[in-house]
Amino acid sequence: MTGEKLLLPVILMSVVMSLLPMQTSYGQHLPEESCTVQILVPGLKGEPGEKGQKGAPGRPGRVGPPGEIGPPGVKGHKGIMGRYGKVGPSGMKGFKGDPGDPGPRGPDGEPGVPCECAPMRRMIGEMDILVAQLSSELKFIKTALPSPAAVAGIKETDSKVYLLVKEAKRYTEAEGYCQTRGGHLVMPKDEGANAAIAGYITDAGLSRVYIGIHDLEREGVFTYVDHSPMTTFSKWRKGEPNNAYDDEDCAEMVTSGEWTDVACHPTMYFVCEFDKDNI
Ligand SMILES: [Ca+2]
Ligand SMILES: [Ca+2]
Repeated sequence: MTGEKLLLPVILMSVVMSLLPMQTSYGQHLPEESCTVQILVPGLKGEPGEKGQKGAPGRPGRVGPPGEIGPPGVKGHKGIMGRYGKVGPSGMKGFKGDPGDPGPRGPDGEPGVPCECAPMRRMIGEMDILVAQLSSELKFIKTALPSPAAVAGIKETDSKVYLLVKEAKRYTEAEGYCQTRGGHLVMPKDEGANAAIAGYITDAGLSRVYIGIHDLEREGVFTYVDHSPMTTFSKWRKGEPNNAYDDEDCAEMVTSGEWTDVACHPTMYFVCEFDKDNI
């Protein structure tokens, strides 16, 4: 079979070679020759050749399929410590610490501006007086005042403090009440004071009050409750004092400011007076 495959190309080559001269001499007048065909017959099979040398290694084969998982190996040694991790978030605020030691003393300040001391001293002196007055009045209020419901009013002039007491008492009880607080029943000793007291009574809504005048020690001879005599001033209503029923040894003031001698045992509202010098 191998010999037949080699034979056919050899025959074709011979035919081609015999035709080539005609093609290359195209256009020239050459004597025509008849086309010859040589038939080659294969020879006898030769003796086997000597064994050739070993060829070059072939190309690597294709990658085979993955193998099965092998049995577990022996546990290895512990590795070295890894790198430090990233910084974590901030923690909660801690407790307040103890105060530190005081710092060093600072430098001296610049000198101040000289003040006008005389007016300042005068002002301070006036304030001292005012504070003293307020202190004494506060002391009076704390010690002299009855329960608030019994106070119909507190009035004051330059020298007196008047306490209108809306708590009905007999004459001697009313005077005792005023004395306990450092004063007396009110003793009007001039027209101005009398008119002021009458105004206080009217303003407080009282119609009549005991005043510190009586003739308890000697009938018909009226004196102030502090035993001072009535010399230059009196404000008796017309027809008074009349010692009615032979039983009127005390005195009251009505809203007009006029006086009337009355009995001492009925209970009535009253007015105390206090000297500011004694407060
Ligand atoms: Ca009398
Ligand atoms: Ca009378």
